[in-house]
Amino acid sequence: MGFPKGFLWGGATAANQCEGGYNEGGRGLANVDVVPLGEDRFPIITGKMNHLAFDEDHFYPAKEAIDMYHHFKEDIKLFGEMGFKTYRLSIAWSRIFPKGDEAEPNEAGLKFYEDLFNECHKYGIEPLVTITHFDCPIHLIKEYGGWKNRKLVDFYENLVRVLFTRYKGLVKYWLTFNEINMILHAPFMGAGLTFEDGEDQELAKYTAAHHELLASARATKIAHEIDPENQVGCMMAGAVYYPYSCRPGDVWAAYEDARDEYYLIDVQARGEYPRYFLKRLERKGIALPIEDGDLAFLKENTVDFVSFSYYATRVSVGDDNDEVEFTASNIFDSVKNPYLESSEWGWQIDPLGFRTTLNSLYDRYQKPLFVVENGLGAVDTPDENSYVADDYRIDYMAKHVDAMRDAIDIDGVEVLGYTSWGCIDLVSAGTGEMKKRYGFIYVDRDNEGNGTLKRTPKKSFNWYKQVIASNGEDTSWQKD
Ligand code: P53
Repeated sequence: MGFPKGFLWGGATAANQCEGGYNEGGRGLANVDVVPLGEDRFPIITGKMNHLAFDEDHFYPAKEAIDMYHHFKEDIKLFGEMGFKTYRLSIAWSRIFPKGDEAEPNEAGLKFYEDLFNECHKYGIEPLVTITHFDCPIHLIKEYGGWKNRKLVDFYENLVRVLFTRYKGLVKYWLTFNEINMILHAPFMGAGLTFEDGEDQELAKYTAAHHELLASARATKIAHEIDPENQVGCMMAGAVYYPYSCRPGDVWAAYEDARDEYYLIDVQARGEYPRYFLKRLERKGIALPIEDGDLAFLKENTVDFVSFSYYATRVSVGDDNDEVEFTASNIFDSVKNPYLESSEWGWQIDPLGFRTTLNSLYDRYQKPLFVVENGLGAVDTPDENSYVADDYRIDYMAKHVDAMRDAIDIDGVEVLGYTSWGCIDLVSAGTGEMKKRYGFIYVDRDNEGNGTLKRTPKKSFNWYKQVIASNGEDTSWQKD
């Protein structure tokens, strides 16, 4: 009963948000490096402002991040102490192919991840590798127009062949693209897309997304060929949409909003563009760059499991309803849900919505799910020993783990594992802040890059250790 035996408990990070070492080991630059902290971040990540190089006027948090490039042994040791069964991390594409279009990979980059994977296995931790977590080498953007260009599918193939071959036996769980639906909301950060004045942005996004879908299917095929043990997943920024009210217009809006996000996963998990999506493109006069064989190829190479991030549910409102208020929320438009409390960043906290999301994804895809991100971004105030009593985070996570247990135990949803987001404090993707922390481990570093980088377990560290040791049964805790 409860969580299945062998459930993969762990934590998740992304290269650009934790590694730093942006110019070490022959690494090239990527879109994610040049997104600054501050008010220009949002226009840049959403493609409203083109920004492809460092300048003097901005601070770039990814350059050093929490310097995991030099601290990974210490960090993985702490993950081992918590009893992690898995650690989700991403490969920085530009460490392996600094420009993206080289014929031969960069050995220093390959070696870095090999050492990291070996370190994981020392503690019995199974790596779960995101092949691209938002990053695209700058050279591919400048020279080819990024994912708008079909050549990127070949460059990605070169990358995955190298990874699957080199890490055979070390890694068996792979995710092709982090939050593939982010391309629709934050096209520069999510996929390195930049736009010319007057360019048809929808056409560009759907074109680039088609190329990513092809690349994902190729990766799936090659992964299985190189090692039948490999398990490949897609990854979406998940969460159900609630209708603001039972007014039919609100219900319809929620239905439509959800399908906008699902269409990519429909292709990756079911192998076909859904008809509602093709109809919509037809009405908009957008033609996808589908070549002979593409559709059959997508159909033949669907993923083994469906992974997703879950932070907050969203609320949709029909065009005929003007009584509502928008919430800060994240990159996804949402109106405020009057029944929920929000995090300090306006993300609405909804454990039951997590159970609903797990069920709706499982109903739709009938494939095992993997929760690869979940957690609370909050301001932590350390005491004089750098210790943080993060009761608010434990409270959030305990309720979410309980909701996931209900989905598994009561509803019968198949879930392979759970990796909480930012298991060690790292840079926020949405805002570039260090202040927005998710970790079980506090890292002494502030928004402007000051601090010793010292790592200190928080109160939630021991709580999560207890959760893992009891295979998710014991989520109890006491307020200090
Ligand atoms: P942060 C929103 C905005 C940007 C990325 O977000 C997002 C989301 C939420 O869905 O997606 C994931 O750091 C992403 C991570 C990111 C995490 O959410 O803005 O995969 O890279 O850090 C949390 O609080």
